[in-house]
Amino acid sequence: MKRFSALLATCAMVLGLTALFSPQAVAATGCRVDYTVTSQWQGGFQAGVKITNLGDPVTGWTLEFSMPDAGQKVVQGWNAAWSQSSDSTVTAVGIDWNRTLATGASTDVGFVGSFTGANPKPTTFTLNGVACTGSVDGGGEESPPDPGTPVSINGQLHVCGVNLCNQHNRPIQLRGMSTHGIQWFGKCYNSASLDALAEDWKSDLFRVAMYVQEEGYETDPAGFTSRVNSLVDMAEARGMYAVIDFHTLTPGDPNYNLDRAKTFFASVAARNANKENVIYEIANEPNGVSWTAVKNYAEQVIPVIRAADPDAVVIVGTRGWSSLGVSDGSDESEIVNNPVNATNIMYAFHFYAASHKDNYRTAVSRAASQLPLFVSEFGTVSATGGGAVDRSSSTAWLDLLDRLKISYANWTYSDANEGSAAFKPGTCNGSDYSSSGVLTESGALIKSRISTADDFPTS
Ligand code: IDC
Repeated sequence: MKRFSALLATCAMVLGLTALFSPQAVAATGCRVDYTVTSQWQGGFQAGVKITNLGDPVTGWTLEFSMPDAGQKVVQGWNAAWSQSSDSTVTAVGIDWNRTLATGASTDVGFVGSFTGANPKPTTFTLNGVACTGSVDGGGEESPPDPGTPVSINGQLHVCGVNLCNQHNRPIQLRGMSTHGIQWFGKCYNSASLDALAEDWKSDLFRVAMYVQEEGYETDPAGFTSRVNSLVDMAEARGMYAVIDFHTLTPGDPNYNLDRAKTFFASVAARNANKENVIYEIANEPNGVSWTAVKNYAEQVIPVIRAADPDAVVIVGTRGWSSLGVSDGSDESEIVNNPVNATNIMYAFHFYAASHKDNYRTAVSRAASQLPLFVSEFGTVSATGGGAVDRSSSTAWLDLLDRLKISYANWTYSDANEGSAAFKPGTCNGSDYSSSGVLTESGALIKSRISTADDFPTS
């Protein structure tokens, strides 16, 4: 009897030890946080925080982080119960509908904050006490992008002959969307809309149109520079390329903004040099100016970018609102005969389908065998940005670009009250960017083209 209970005791001990060391007994933990300043103004800002649970499912969560600057305060938050202690510690607790997070599930929360001095981003976060060591937007260490995104497959791009090539030196076409002016439509660019762009639209790229005039960059260089950088980060976090568009328009001579361009590009190129997802577009649409003047501008701005970020692709605007000169009665031969003295560059071609038709398509077909082209902006409507969608011209254009493997970005991923906008007016006041009900005719047409599978070469 005694021996029997001793045996039982030994068994119990073995079982106990097994339970203690069994991997199932230890809950898997881990998380990732993407913190984005979605807009910023004098003394205030709005931040979007995307929380992804990388561990076992949780049925309640607490996010904690420290504000890096003593003057930063949470004013009002959403999608969580927010609080800030007397020091800098901020806490957000999951609420009814998002307190359960399955493995791999995400939730978007956010807040409006105030600040007095600088407004640096917090860099370390915990979820239920566990450090979130996934990629932290704006933090020191970058984690690799998700497998299978446009950026993870294609990596650092470069120009090869007349094509855009990926890291395997194979030609690719990127298809995506342009913002409207970020000075006017900033509210349209947030975690939810960028998630929809990456996941539902399956967009490869996101063009950030930073106007220089019209209440843009010239009014607040530091603010616009940081806004552009955070949009680059949001694209990167979702595996999309970002085109940084120095959106000159009026006046049409880019040399008017030469000093601003040098300052801006020195800053964004240094800050984003180590990223693989950045493409620089140095002048949106030169107009009323000769090709020689545009070329001179390019040859002063490109070295500034190269000094900080030597390997990024640069897009150069062309004469006549980036029409390769066609809208000014010229054509691509002025560029072919007198190209910009730089390597790894492409030339912009822009069109609006209801205004620019066969003669422009002929010019593009001809130019495409001689110049690397990038359609960094186009609309399905007239050149005013409004009017009706020209479905047949838009389709002819997109078929041509697909055939020539020319990358494109559509004007605009916004809810502007004009035919070129992809979303109905008011969409950006809500959080639904995915359902078909929020799309305009242009948005539905373009989404159906962009969201088809890519065929990026993987070797
Ligand atoms: C348009 C916008 C419109 C805005 C106008 C002036 O759609 O809401 O009022 O700019 O800023 C371009 C330009 C692009 C234009 C667009 C449509 O690059 O800034 O946007 N367009 O007119 N080139 C050809 C057309």
